[in-house]
Order: sequence, then structure tokens, then C-alpha cells
Amino acid sequence: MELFTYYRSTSSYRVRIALALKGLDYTALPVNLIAPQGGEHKQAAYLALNPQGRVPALRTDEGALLIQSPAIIEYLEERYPQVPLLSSDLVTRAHERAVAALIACDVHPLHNVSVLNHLRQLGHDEPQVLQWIGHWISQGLAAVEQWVGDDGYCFGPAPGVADVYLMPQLYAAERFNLSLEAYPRIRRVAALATQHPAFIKAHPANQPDTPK
Ligand SMILES: N[C@@H](CCC(=O)N[C@@H](CS)C(=O)NCC(=O)O)C(=O)O
Repeated sequence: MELFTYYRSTSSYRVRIALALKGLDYTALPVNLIAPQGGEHKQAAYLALNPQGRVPALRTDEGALLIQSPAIIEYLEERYPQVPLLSSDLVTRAHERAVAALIACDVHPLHNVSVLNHLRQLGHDEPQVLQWIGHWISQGLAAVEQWVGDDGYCFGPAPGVADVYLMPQLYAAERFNLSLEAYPRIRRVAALATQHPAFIKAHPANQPDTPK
């Protein structure tokens, strides 16, 4: 498989964690979102693959090109079920998917690069942009804190899809200097995941395009 990825992209990071948890090999094809001559994701070569001009995109072993991290992660779950990322219990699966949707639909899109640039174009200064980011991330994490379980990862002893979405969101929170003090359950999950080899492998600090 080939993954079009950017080291700091939280959507790419989700897919990297899912691949690593499942022990799947892939070639990383970095797409520089902040190249000085203009982001590579907006150039014709990449737009021909993904007309939305965003990362990640995954080329499967069979040559299909997939976009949108939730669709890619579901594909991986169905195609490579050996290490499941969803519980066998239907209600727990719904809880896990709720965390994924909360982050992917209600938090991350509000602090995506293009959304922040649009705020700047509308005249908002950096403190206002940071306040916007902090508002939405904090609101989302406060809800996740109430939703996850009392021990282990988000929903039990093994990492699953909720953790796949949560850890990149925490990376974004850290990037924007947001405190996790108010979220003890989330901090417990983070303490476990930061020691897990799959999460370490997928981390933005450990990618081929990470600035040295
Ligand atoms: N819903 C998409 C979001 C993808 C997305 O927004 N990716 C960001 C990086 S995390 C991106 O490519 N941003 C470029 C831009 O907004 O111009 C997914 O989950 O794959």
C-alpha cells in the first residue's frame, strides 16, 4: 500500500496509527502542505488523484485510490480484520464510532488549515484564531472525557478506533498549547498510547518527512 501523508496532518496520523496497529506495511508518499512554492496538495499531480486536495489518500495493494480517513480506516478494518479496531459488542462499537465522529466531524474540521486561513482572510488576527481553535478542541475533549471508560484505553484494555482518532487530536491540542489538565481519563489513555509501539511509529515526530 501507498499512503499520501503529511507528517503533521492529524487525518494522516489516524490512518498511520490504524496501519501500525494492524501491522500493515506501506510506503509513505509525503505531500508537503506548506511547500514554499504552494502546497503540493493543491498541485495538479495530486489533485488528479484526490480532487479534494487533502491528505490522506491510500493506494491499496490492488491499486484502488481511497480518500477520507474515516473511509480508509473502515476499509482497513474490513479488509484486514485480523487485529480488530472495533469491539465485538455492538453498543461499545457505537461508543467507539461516536468518539471517532465527534473528533472527525465536530472538532478537526474547525481547525483545519484551510478553515484557519479563511478566518485570517476574513480579518481575524492570530489571537482570535487561537481562541477559535481552543474553543472547539476544548469543547470536543470535554465531551470525550465524559464518554470514555474508567480504565485502559478509551474502551478497554486494547487500543481501538476511538484511540486512533483521539491521539492525533491530542497532538493538535498540544501544538496549540492547550492544557489537558481537566481531562484525567484522556490523560490516562494518552499515557498508555504514548508507550505503544504502533502509536510511536505513527507519531508526527517519526515520519520520513518530519523536519530534522
Ligand atoms: N475529512 C478528511 C479531512 C482531511 C483533511 O482536512 N486533511 C488536512 C490535513 S489534516 C488537509 O489536507 N488540509 C489541507 C487544506 O486544508 O488545504 C479526512 O478525514 O481525511
